[in-house]
Amino acid sequence: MKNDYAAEPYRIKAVEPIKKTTRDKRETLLENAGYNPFALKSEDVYIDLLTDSGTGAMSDRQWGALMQGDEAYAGSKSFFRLEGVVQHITQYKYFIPTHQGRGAEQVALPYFVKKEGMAFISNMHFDTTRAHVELTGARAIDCVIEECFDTSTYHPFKGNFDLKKLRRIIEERGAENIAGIITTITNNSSGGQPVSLENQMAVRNIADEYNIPLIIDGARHAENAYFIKQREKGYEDESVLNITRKQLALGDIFLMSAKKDGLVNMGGVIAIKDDEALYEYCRTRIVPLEGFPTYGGMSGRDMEAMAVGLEEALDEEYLRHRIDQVRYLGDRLRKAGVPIQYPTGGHAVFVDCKAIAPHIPYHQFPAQSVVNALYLETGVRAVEIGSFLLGRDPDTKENLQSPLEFMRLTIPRRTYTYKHLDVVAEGVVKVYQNRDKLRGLTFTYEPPVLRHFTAKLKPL
Ligand code: PLI
Repeated sequence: MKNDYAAEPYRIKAVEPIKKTTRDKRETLLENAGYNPFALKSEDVYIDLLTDSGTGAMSDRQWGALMQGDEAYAGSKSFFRLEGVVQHITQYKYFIPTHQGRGAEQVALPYFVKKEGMAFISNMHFDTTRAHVELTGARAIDCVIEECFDTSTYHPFKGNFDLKKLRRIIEERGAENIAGIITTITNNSSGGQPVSLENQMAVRNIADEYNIPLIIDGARHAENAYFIKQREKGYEDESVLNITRKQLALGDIFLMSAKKDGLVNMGGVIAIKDDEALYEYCRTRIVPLEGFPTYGGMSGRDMEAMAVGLEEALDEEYLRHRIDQVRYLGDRLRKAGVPIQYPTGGHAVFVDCKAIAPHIPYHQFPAQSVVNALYLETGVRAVEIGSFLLGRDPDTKENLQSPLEFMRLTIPRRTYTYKHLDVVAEGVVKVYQNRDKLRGLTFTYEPPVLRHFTAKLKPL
């Protein structure tokens, strides 16, 4: 393992103690949580890799900016400051803040659904995006390249659309039945995998050819841009900001959970390139759903912190360290023989649990079993991204089988050190070595939507 991982480009000004628990205690805690780590108290977690969403550390500049929050109900100064930053980055005309990414989804997505029987096509829908698509009555179709399902083979852009398949789906369903194409950057569900600019451009051309709106789900747009700079010919010398602008220039609307590459704990973005009718729709709908259009679910101080965070997330020293931390953890696991989605993506290491626990069928949730074993081993909380999360077919109500069964080790931004990642790696390796002992799970309670958040399970 070559030691070329970037050191932290910051020093630490505030610390938050975390505490270890014993294995016996964790056995009880996990049982009480219904074998679903979402139900654990965070104080019972040693290293929390559940998500990178809203869990990062803010900078001193962001904490300073909080004091400048203007909490006016209408026309807040903080809104205009944030609007300026969003316009600077996206080069779009219109901006509306939302409380988080799913707030943006619930406001904007219904606009595109003009009749019954429509579908959205994405490289991969994130689970809340899928849920909001289905709430509009439309269907969510994933269309990522086949290489993404071969976890062990290198491909620089495993988040890419399968362009042939995209065309085929549009032709088969009829372009008039496609509500929109959603480009998710990075592609969270396949491993935080980037989408090349070439692929994004080709998707835009197809959208134009069939007159279909293009929506960018840009929760991790800066990480995607960084990968393009690293891996795509012709962009080595471009700034990440420029690459981001090139990505966003391809969309009609940009929806963003700012809890990721906005470097804040809460916040979201609807940015609209120039479609006035779409803007008017969102501006009207935001009021009952989120709040008045100049705060849309955010406090003034949070808008100030986000204005700073959106720019810091494009800092290339920051991004290098961020991506290196993820790569470091991935390299440590690969070295010990643990199968992971390779190469590692932008925000997490995705452990291939189909390969680790082939004896557990998809409807007994192999990756959830690995997640639970890791918590018992070291007090590290990870999350399942597989058939447990995918849920049931909205028409047949059958359990859907995810093509990938992942345990996601999600690295919060600017929060943990390489030493923490060593602890995580050692825990995962122990679970891997004892993989024959892993057992499947069954429901004791299953909620009707987004079941993985609140379901209760028991081991078989
Ligand atoms: O959690 P929200 O509502 O701020 O954002 C929803 C959302 C939309 N798109 C993508 C690609 C996401 O990854 C996403 C949220 N992700 C979460 C919570 C995660 O743990 O990955």
